[in-house]
Amino acid sequence: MIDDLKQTFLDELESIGNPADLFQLRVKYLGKKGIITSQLKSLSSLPSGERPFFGKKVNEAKDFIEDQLDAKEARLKNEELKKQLLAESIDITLPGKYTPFGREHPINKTLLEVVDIFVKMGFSVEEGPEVELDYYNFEALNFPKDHPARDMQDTFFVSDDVVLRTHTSPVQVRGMKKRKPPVRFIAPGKVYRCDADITHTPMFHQVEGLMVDKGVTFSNLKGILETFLHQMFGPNTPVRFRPSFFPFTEPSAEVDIGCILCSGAGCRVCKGSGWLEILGAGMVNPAVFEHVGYDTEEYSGFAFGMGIERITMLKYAIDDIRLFFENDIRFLRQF
Ligand code: 2U9
Repeated sequence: MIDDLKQTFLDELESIGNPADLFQLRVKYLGKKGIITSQLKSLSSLPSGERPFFGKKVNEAKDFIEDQLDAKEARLKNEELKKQLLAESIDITLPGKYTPFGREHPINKTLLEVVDIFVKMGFSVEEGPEVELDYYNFEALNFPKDHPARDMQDTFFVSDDVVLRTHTSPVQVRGMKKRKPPVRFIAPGKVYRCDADITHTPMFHQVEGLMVDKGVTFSNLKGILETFLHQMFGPNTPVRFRPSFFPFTEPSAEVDIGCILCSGAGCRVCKGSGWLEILGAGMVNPAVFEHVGYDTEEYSGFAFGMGIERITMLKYAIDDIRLFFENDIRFLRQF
């Protein structure tokens, strides 16, 4: 009879496929009012001679049923876990989602290189507004009222006396007004000119520099610029100074280096001359010192300026300036 009970239990157990039904089966057999429990309770009503044998049988059946239930519970839990893992599994062989990374812009790279070289030579860095008074952009720099650089063609006018700065020189004028000599600083930044072709954009970057003290000479200017150019383009780069003209410097010069692409032999980039124009420079015009209140008898100074786009184009043999402003990552990745 107990053996029949075990078989019935096993048949029922077989048909169960989830933990909730399994729990109900456990209650049915082993619960307070369960089949096995009531069998055990009924022992007291048996004649004392039969109790040990029957009691042993029921207890065996109880152990058997418990073991079977526990084993099935473990199996069901295991199957459940397998199903869950399968549902949550990911294909680690799939290619990852591509996140494009930006790159340091070649203009910024050159700008920082230039700044770094001058900082190492003791220059500090000065910044100023890009929307500037006509006074600081032109007047204080000794541009005559009818100078062509003030023309509508070159200058973005905000109003009659406010412009987008056409160079970073106004930063140096403001810098000089703020302090007394000696001064030695550079002014890197964006400048604006109404111009657009394959070598000009309406916005470009300049670094200008200025040094004022007692006894500053053109030799000091040559020494500083030669050192800069040798750091920037290599120690054996030839450097030459040619006379030039700027309203804010006197005397003025244009500074060339031996062509870095053909080593002076003459090529498309240097237009056969073997030289590349890199900088403008000169001794600060005393008329500028008058505007900032520096004693022209006591002090002298030099100034220089360069276009960062031009230097970057020459350095990497880039023939169209507009490539810098398209933000094509395939272009930017090459530097
Ligand atoms: C003050 C006085 C003088 C800065 C100078 C140049 C010569 C020059 C050009 C280079 C290429 C501009 O970007 S570019 O087109 N610059 O040739 N700049 S001297 O002279 C100054 C600056 C500030 C108060």
